Amino acid sequence: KDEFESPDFYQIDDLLTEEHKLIRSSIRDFVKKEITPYIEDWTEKNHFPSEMVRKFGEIGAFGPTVPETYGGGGLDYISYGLIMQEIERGDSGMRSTASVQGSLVMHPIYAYGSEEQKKKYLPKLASGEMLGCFGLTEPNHGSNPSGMETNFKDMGDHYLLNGAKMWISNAPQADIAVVWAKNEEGRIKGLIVERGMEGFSTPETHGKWSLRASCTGELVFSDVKVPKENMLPGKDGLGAPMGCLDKARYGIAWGAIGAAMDCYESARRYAAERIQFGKPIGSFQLIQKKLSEMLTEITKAQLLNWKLGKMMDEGKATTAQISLAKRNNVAIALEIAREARQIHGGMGITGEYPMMRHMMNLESVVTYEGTHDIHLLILGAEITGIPAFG
Ligand code: TGC
Ligand code: FAD
Repeated sequence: KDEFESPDFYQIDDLLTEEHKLIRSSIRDFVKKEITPYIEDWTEKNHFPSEMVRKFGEIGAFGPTVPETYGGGGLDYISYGLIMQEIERGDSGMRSTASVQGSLVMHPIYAYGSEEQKKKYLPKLASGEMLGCFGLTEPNHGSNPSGMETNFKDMGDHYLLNGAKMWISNAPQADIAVVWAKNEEGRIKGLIVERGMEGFSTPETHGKWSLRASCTGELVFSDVKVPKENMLPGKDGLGAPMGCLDKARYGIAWGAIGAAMDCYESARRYAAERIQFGKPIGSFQLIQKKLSEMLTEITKAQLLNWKLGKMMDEGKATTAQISLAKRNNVAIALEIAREARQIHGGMGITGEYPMMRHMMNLESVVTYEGTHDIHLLILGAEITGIPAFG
């Protein structure tokens, strides 16, 4: 029996198959052994544990929905969600490493790549022999990626790539980068850029107070010669990177409630143990209110995720539905981290408990993959038919 039980107030486990529960349990055991004992130290030291890349490959955390023929897990979207939930219960930065590799690097190669590209990269990415990153955001273009300046020219036998990407998860350690750039007609295309190509560098971003166990950097392209066979032939336009973001945002909707569950569980235990005014603090109404609201929000988010997962499996989930889940679940996770921190009083600010780390991490999660407000606007456009972005 698992030592940690995720809250299951609405018997949502009844909606899971035996395989789902087995997958959740094995990832939970992995997190307990390989992440939880070390994560506060990695965070404090701002250390990316590169050995985790191989380990994630071994447990099938990379590309779980990619077919087995290419090294993926061939699993459904509920399994993928449960894997993200359990890893992020350990740490959002660790989940970032896994979701970038699976949804933002393996997915575009699988969905838009040539057969040669799939065979060359997917098995190595799935096993963790290779680490990838995804370059969309630029110094001058975050929420509005369609304005990107990174560009390439057709030189006959190769493309010449110039520009820069910023805030790229995994970049300093990545072997390959899936890079979105404009051609001479201004059309967005995906290129696979490999470490070692002349003129390509990946300087690390320092000074982050969030996702400190995940490495972040820039991608700088100065006249990089990219072989023509490295272009993703299957799709172009902004819809190509945005299609990858749909998968990653879905994983984040599950991941965020993993972080929320960890905070809730810590607060529930602390409220039972901590005595003030001669009673456990859990006997006071204000503490019960906080715990009740946390459980309510986690339960609503679990139901949202399960239904969204089913729609993902059927290929029916829309971008706006995914936005609603990503936006809601990250926001409630952040609120739960803050409330759980309060329940721990002064102890809550130390690394002995996980809330401050989750809270700091979630400040990135609420910003990347579309900010909280951008997802609100995606929903607003869906409701009214009138985009309010620009
Ligand atoms: P808009 O006019 O709405 O759309 C332009 C074209 O793109 C298509 N499209 C999509 N296609 C598929 N899936 C989606 N989700 C799509 N969203 C848009 C759309 O149909 C249209 O296609 P076409 O063929 O008609 O041209 O675009 P806009 O310029 O008004 O901008 C709006 C938009 C969508 C870009 C904005 O709403 C947005 O989402 N901004 C956020 C950018 C973002 O999320 N960046 C994330 C970077 S990656 C990252 O953060 C990784 S963190 C990873 C980690 O560590 O876990
Ligand atoms: P901006 O777009 O400048 O937004 C600033 C503020 O303005 C926000 O509050 C935003 O909501 C608001 N705003 C913007 N436009 C509007 C509007 N039309 N109406 C109302 N408000 C608006 N990107 C990648 O490509 N790959 C990665 O792997 C990656 N990893 C990341 C890792 C970390 C740790 C972080 C912090 C970011 C990462 N990103 C990555 C970038 C991330 O996607 C962007 O930070 C995000 O999309 C927001 O862009 P920005 O930071 O430029 O903010």
